[in-house]
Amino acid sequence: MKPKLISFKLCPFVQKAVLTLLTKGIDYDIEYIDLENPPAWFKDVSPLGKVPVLMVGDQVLFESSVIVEYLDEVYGESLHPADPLLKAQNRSWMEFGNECLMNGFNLIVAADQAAFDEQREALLSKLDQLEHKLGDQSFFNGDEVSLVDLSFTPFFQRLTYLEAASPGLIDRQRHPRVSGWADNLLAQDIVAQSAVPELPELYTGMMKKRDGYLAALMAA
Ligand SMILES: N[C@@H](CCC(=O)N[C@@H](CS)C(=O)NCC(=O)O)C(=O)O
Repeated sequence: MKPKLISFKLCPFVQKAVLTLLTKGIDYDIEYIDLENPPAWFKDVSPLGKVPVLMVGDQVLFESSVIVEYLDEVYGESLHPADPLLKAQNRSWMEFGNECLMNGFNLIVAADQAAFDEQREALLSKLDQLEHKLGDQSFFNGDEVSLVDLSFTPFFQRLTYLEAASPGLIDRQRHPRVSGWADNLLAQDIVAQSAVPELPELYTGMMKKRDGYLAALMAA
């Protein structure tokens, strides 16, 4: 049975699920909704009112972490390490990745320079932690892509848009391993297919619409 994702074009959490579907070669359907004006049926399928939702026949899954774990378990070879402790540690870092995404979003909504600088510091400190955690290999666990890599990919993609809006936001020399990892993640063929082609324009539009300090930087 073909799973169906309920999506919102800008959503990085949905994109994690799409990257998992694409990496595993799973045939799927996707339906985009407007989160500002959701269809009436959405509240019936999404208890938290959020995307992603995965429909499996008449069954519903919500929360991106749960959805990617389900897809990983049910389709093909797992993209997690086999060792239970390593697997659990990967899951911990996947949660860390979700926090990085929130940091990125908070940069967009920061109303003034003080709030923006505070979020930037929080983000840089997370990148410091990642720098310390990563080795010299291409991906998080070695030379093969794991679920943890896929889960960070939407964050790094959005970080490039944030950097374009705020040059100097991050410093590759401070985070060489993170930067190399991000380059490897974004070089995956599936990245382009995992989001709508107009994502950069939509993201820039969202940054402007939020009308925070970042929007002022972009207008300057
Ligand atoms: N913890 C959730 C976060 C999902 C999330 O925040 N989705 C956003 C779109 S990117 C959403 O649906 N927001 C609607 C709302 O909060 O009302 C997950 O990982 O699935």
